[in-house]
Amino acid sequence: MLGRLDNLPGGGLSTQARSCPGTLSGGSGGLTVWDVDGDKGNEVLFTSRNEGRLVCLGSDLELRWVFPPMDQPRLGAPFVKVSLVDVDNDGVFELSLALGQKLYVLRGRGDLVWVWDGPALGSIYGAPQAYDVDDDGYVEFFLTDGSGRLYRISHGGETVWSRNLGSSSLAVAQPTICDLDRDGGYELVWATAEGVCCIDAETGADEWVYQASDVVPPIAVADVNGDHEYEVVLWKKGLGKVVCLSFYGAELWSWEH
Ligand SMILES: [Ca+2]
Ligand SMILES: [Ca+2]
Ligand SMILES: [Ca+2]
Ligand SMILES: [Ca+2]
Repeated sequence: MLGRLDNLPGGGLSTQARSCPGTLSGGSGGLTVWDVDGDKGNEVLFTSRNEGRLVCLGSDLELRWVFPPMDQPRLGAPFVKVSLVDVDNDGVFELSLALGQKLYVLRGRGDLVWVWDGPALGSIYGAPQAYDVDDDGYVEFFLTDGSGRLYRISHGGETVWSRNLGSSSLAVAQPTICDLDRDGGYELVWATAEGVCCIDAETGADEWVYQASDVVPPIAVADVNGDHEYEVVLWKKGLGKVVCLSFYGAELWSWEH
């Protein structure tokens, strides 16, 4: 079998990647090392900036494959962010990479599974996140484009919904994906310069908005006060102010110096 999930080494794998059938980040830069083709040897994946292609080298330093193949046009944007995601729930990682306004899913031997080609208005910001938020065994992709729009994309590459992140600044933050209120359904939470937004991951509908000025993304989600509920912590630029919100968006405390 190709690079099975149950063969993951213990080191270097976050708890989140173990517990969620989601993204194992391949690094947000252009370099990924993983046994993508299941031959027991790691491959090295990187972007050829001049060529605009993803290159896969074997551990023997032999060229395994190039995406797109050399007889096809190169990709426009120079930087790719490769993530290892089991898109079809067969126990084998596929590769996902955001490039310009497109999201590609490849198999470990470099063949294209699908490409999501829009309608992103700006280049995809950061690495797309993949989680099974509706518990059907298949991941959903969440990605943000440079125009401040958030997209939910199915494991088959279809747009499920999209909406504005609501930021007038260019500091677009990627949402945190979690079951914030522990009701069994996932939420997406993120900060903009104007506050913090929480939406339903299933529908994209607003759950709550906390309005505040000068918020610096990203936020942190954790059980800060030990009450077994999540809190959302944000900070503001300038005064060094930290604010803690409840899981339903009410201000619990703030601190500044
Ligand atoms: Ca290999
Ligand atoms: Ca798979
Ligand atoms: Ca799902
Ligand atoms: Ca929830």
